[in-house]
Amino acid sequence: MKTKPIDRYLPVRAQTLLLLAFLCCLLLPAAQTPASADAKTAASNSKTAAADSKTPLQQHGRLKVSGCSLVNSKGNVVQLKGVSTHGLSWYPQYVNKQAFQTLRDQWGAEVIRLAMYTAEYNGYCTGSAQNQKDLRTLIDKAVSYCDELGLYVIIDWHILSDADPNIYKKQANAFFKTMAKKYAGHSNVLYEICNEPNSGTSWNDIKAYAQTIMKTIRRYDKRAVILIGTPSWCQDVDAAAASPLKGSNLMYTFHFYASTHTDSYRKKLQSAIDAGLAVFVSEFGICEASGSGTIRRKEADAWIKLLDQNNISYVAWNLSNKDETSALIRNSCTKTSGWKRSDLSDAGKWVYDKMSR
Ligand code: IDC
Repeated sequence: MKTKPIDRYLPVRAQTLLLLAFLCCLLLPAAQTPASADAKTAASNSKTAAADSKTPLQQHGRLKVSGCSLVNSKGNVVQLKGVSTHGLSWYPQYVNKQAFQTLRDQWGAEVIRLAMYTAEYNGYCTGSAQNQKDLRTLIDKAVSYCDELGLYVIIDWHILSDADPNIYKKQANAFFKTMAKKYAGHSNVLYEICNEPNSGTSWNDIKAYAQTIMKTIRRYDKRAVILIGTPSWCQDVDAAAASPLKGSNLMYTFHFYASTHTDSYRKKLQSAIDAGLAVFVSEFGICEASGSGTIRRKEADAWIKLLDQNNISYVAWNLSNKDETSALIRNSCTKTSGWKRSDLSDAGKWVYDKMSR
């Protein structure tokens, strides 16, 4: 019987195939291990990416205050980290969506603080009516970028040379009425009603001011977190701890500049926390209190350790390229978003490293 060529070749092919299959079995485990490990990593990465792809607002929802902690909509403690603008009138160019997106995606920022000076040059209470309007428009833009990016946003009535918030209480009341009416439905907005009372302004003075402003805010916005400044440039949290205000979702601010404020201030903060005060560090620098001078990294690290241990939120001063140590962007860099590491100042690099951990 004449065998068809195919019959002759089949066994040879089968042998080859068997040999190949055998070799594959030998080689496969070795070849597969890294491949499947990669697949696993990819899967867990995509899990992380899925978690990470949630915006801070999607992760936490509406914030509230429970005991001495800031908590999310599920009641879990939240420590927000973020960056403060410089004076809105002076550095409005950093209020843009790409800047906020860079801060969110690359730095890990969850909150942006809008510092609106009240008394300095072109402050809300010292500039023209047009300037006031421009500032409100800028805040509106900033809030809408934060809405789009799912970032929390602090509207900061930045008193400073007007040491006592009662000086511009009328204006503050009108301002917060407008803000609360406008942003009541925005679950990402926090109000900071007086940056840093100073020069002898007492806790009682601040309380009287806060009671009026809080009443106005609560008429329109029942739930937003309200941050209240404390005496001596937000260092005397002990005064607030001894006599807190009545109301819900209130926090008290503590500020530090690591080269000026060291151990004794950390003790002061810790005692206020231990006394049950809800504290929010709405501004800090790692240089001197002037906003410039030298950086003290060891002190700065000690501060962050304390804040981390107590889950205290913190916001770094300031988003600008001003020629001062606290500016986070290098003076020579004119980019207003998408900064590379080399575009950051020494303080900027430090803040970036801490926040993006
Ligand atoms: C500083 C700015 C500086 C500006 C000055 C205005 O860094 O460029 O000229 O304000 O008076 C604060 C204040 C904050 C200060 C900052 C640094 O809240 O407005 O910014 N600081 O001095 N408290 C402690 C330090």
